[in-house]
Amino acid sequence: MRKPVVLITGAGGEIGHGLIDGLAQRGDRAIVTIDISRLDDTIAKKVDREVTGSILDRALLERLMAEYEIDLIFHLAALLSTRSEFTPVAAHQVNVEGTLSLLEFAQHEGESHGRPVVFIYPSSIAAYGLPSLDEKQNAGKVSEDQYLHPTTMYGCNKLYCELIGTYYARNYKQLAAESHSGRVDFRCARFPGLISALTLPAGGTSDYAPEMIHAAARGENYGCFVRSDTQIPFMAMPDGVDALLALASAPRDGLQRTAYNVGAFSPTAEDIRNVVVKAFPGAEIAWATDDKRQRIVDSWPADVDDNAARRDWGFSPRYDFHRAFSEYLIPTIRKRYA
Ligand code: AKB
Repeated sequence: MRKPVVLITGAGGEIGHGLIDGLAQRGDRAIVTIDISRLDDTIAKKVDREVTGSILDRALLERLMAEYEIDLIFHLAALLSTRSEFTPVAAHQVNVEGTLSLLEFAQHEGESHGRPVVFIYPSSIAAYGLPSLDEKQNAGKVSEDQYLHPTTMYGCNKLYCELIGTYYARNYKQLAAESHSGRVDFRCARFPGLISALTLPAGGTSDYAPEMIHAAARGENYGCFVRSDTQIPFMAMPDGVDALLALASAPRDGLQRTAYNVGAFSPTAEDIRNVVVKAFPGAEIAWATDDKRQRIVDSWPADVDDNAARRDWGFSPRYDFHRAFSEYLIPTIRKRYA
């Protein structure tokens, strides 16, 4: 029997690094990746087949479909929020049309192999849009169905893809109930800002947190592009990767939603600066607010309610604010730049 295959799109990005490690350690599936750039050597050696190309290339997807029996997809490829504001049409193409192509691909894979393809989609707090700072302060932990009025192209793309993913999943559930062959088993984790010690973020608006830490560790000055009182939820990358793996292997019957909030800690930019300056005493971090990026983070919730994820698939982050810095970020980043 052929070994089942997992496909990871956008595999060279921040989440892809940790995810490839996690999947390679499990070793239960051959790993096939697609990214527009070559993977770096540390992860390339852990994958069975590396494809360099675009998820918008239909012929490429068709070739993969003919070659492999893919039963799990992590669709990570996306342009992040700040970058998407500069190139909204390109963002729509990659974030929406790319996702639609992948959902169709998953549906055809499911049909041809007679079993559902689990489709894991990382959404974002950018799917929210709180109307004012007052409302943000009073909202408390925001649940999945509140304030879904995104203000950015990326946020609109993420929310819409959650909805079309749910549309494909509905088809799957109906067909499964009628005992036809399964199709797309869409599952989505709505992420806060992710902070990785291993890779640098590119084009996000939550990037001020990782940029602050990496700049301090490199001994460079940093101008933080948001106000000191800015507050959004964050998560250490190992918890982000574990969340995707846990969601992928959760029994279908326990999942009462298709999109789940996940969060870990919710510091202000000042809290992050304080902990970074304590760890790197020479660090020079100034406040240099960029109005456009500030408006984006002001529209994102200060914290999220992730009780549904905890209840339905046992989400439980290992790193709170203190542990994330003292046991993961500071030691790993120190080593990286030593
Ligand atoms: C971004 O800032 O665009 C991302 C996100 C919060 O989804 N990190």
